[in-house]
Amino acid sequence: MTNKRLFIALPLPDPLRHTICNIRDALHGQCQGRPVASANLHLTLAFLGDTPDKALPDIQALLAGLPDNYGTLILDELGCFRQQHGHVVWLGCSTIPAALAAGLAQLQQGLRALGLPVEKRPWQPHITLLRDAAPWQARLAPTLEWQTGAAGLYASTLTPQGPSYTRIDSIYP
Ligand code: 2AM
Repeated sequence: MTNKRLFIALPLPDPLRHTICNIRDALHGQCQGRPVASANLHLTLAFLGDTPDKALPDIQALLAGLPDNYGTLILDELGCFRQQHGHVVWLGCSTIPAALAAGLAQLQQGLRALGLPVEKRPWQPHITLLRDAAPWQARLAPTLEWQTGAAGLYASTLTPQGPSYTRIDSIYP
């Protein structure tokens, strides 16, 4: 039986992705670390980890029943998580809008019903910009508006050059 390392995430529209790349590059000058490739920028709703392929039809059905958007997100916070090797520096939202909270709750309920893992820690919506970086101290951040769309299902492949993400909900309908 084959497995895929799966996660469910909101993809960024290209104009916003370009703006966020500029922010990432400015932060890289201050915090160093490894910048996340433009194509890999996203906001994760759920990380499923290694999942058997036989679960894919149920996950696809769950995705099909999720909202087609999660409202408008205001990206207004730069923060960092401490990790084993340095820090993850991210752009996120200081408040979680109702549409996002409701969509996340629906997704988590569906994952639980399928016996799939659900994160127990409080959720901080974020887009990872840098890994293995120095801590980001200041809290000042630009305010960017994001009209979100539907969530996608992604497979992550770990390579020596870093992870590669492939959107698979259109490949395995
Ligand atoms: P991160 O960017 O904060 O590392 C694919 O790895 C996506 O799933 C990333 O957005 C990652 O968040 C998220 N993720 C959440 N929990 C994870 C875990 N335990 N291992 C790897 N990625 C995880």
